[in-house]
Amino acid sequence: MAELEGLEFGKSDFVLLDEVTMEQFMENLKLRFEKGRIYTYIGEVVVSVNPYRQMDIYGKDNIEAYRGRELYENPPHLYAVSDAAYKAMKRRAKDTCIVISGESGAGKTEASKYIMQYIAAITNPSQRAEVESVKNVLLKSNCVLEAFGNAKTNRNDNSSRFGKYMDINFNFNGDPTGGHINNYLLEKSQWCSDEMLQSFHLQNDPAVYVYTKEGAETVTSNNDRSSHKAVLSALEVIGFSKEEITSVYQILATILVNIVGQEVVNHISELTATDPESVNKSLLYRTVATGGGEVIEKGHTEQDACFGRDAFAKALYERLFGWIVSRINSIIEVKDYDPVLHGKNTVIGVLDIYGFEIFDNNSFEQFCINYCNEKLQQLFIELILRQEQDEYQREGITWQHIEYFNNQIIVDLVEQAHKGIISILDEACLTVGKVTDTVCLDSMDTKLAQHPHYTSRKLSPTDKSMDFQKHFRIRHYAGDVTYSVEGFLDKNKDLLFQDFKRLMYNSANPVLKEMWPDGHLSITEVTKRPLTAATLFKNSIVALVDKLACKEPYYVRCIKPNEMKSPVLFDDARCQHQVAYLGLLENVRVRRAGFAYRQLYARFLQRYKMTCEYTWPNHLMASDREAVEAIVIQHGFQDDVAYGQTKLFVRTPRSLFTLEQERNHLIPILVTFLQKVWRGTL
Ligand code: AD9
Ligand code: MG
Repeated sequence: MAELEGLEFGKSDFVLLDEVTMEQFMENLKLRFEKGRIYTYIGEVVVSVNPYRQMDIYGKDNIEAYRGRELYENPPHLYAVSDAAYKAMKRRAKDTCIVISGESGAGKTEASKYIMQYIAAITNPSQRAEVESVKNVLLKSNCVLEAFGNAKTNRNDNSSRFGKYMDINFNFNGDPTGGHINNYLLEKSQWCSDEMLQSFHLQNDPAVYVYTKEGAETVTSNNDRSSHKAVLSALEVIGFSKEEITSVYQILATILVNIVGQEVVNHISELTATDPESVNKSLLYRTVATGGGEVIEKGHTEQDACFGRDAFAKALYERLFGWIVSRINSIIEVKDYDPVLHGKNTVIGVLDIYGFEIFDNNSFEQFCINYCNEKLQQLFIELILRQEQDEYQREGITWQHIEYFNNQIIVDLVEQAHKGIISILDEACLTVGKVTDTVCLDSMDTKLAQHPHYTSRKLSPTDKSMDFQKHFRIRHYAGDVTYSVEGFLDKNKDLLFQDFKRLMYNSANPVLKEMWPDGHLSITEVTKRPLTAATLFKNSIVALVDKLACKEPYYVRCIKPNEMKSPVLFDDARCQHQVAYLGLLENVRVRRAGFAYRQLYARFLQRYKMTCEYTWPNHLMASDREAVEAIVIQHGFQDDVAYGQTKLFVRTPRSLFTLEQERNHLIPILVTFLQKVWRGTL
């Protein structure tokens, strides 16, 4: 529970609401936003509203104020949870993670940067050079990933088009020793557009490759020039070689040339160090194996050629991004760590991942993103409940059952073997012959007709908000989402002709070759059933959840106040939606179902001893626990508490309120008193 700042700023913890209703929640959120209080707790969860303006709350003084302190000792802040995660890691040798979620533009990436900066600021007090260099590389990796993985969209000028999970490793001193990055679902289709040109600071100009080759001078503005320089210098600091950096820019240029669609065979061949004849062939023909095992070359139709070219550009980009991530990983991975010598290697993970998405038109990407959010929500509830349960057991307090919505049924709807939507999609993708999106929808309708969280126009014929043969709807924990099945199969198949892979594998540029290890396969060897995009995504999310599940979690829930990027506008309807999608009311309920507040006896005493005659200035009782009992009894809330082994548990927040008010009232009196004692004027 956070320090009470005075009620004019609203309640600093949503568990303090009189009643857990949407109205009260929203009223408090809005009041705090308007008063410039962008952070509010739900227990240990930080709810953050994007201020869309520079806040003076991230400076050195602020870092010092939060360093080593408990959550409730300061106003709510990202620094407080960062510190809690860090303390748990350092004092209790726990692996922890900070999960940041929210919709596009809600402030996730900014939050993750502040968290990293805080951790960097409080570690390595002795300024050891090797630790400083690790920290520097970790921070710089952000800059590089943003340069290649972010784009301007209509929702966010600097939108991350990928989910990112970063582990930071620490030694027994609590200093960073390295890290590891995982990236999820890069949105390459939205990427390959004019926005990309801007983001890479390259011009939409056929001569682009010449410039990029000669030191990447094709910048369009001073701003671009300086950010381009920053990316180059970050790549160098991280440890990319000159050749690697050149290759990166050559590949970018290739992608652009492709997209622009010029007469460019020679340019491509030069940029990719392949021979022009092969480039030409890959663009116009594909190699296919006939039923009889014969290998023939088949000319593309114009449509096929365009499809192939676009798929190639996207794949180039995806592999480039993947290669950059793995290259960074190989540089930042912890090497030569000896647990005997260095103690337990502990980890803080930071997850910056897209939140629940509902648009006017929801497609395959939203389906994947929303599935990911179902999984994370499931983990969230599970971990919060488990955390509570564990603590009650440790402290010897009777566990009370908490009612909550278990979204396993929705998770199963998507991922269950054979019966789940992903399985049905995969089956359709692997079926030989012409299977269309509509056929696939039919198959889902047949298999999922009875599922309480699935419907479509065919299954609900009177529901005109869906079209026949086009829409299906999932009742997610956060609300109903109608998906358009158009394009699902193509996006799931994610086809790239083997000819392009082979072309790249045969490149004389070692960096490029390294990105296409599967290019050596001949057409008859190519696996018949490659994993589909949905299955690959599912596997990566399952692995992510496993990773998070064994860590102590901390949460940051980001909310975007309006669509105009305005610092003064609080769009009630939009905010309320997000509060619902993030399951925040449920969160408050779970938190309040048991004990809203708990604190170590000694800490509790330290904070409130002034409010009781038996404990001020020091108590004479046999234990701190008894002294705490005296305070509780004096304030009359003995029916509202339970005494654990080391901690006091308080059921309703109101009891704390009384104490905090008393304390706030007493502090100025005490200060005056002490000043008088000190001056000898008493
Ligand atoms: V996306 O899913 O990657 O499209 P994010 O990551 O949630 O999205 P981001 O962190 O990029 O959003 O924030 C969007 C913009 O809001 C930033 O570029 C800032 O201009 C602004 N922002 C966000 N958080 C803060 C903050 N704490 N202080 C000031 C902020 N500005
Ligand atoms: Mg982002």
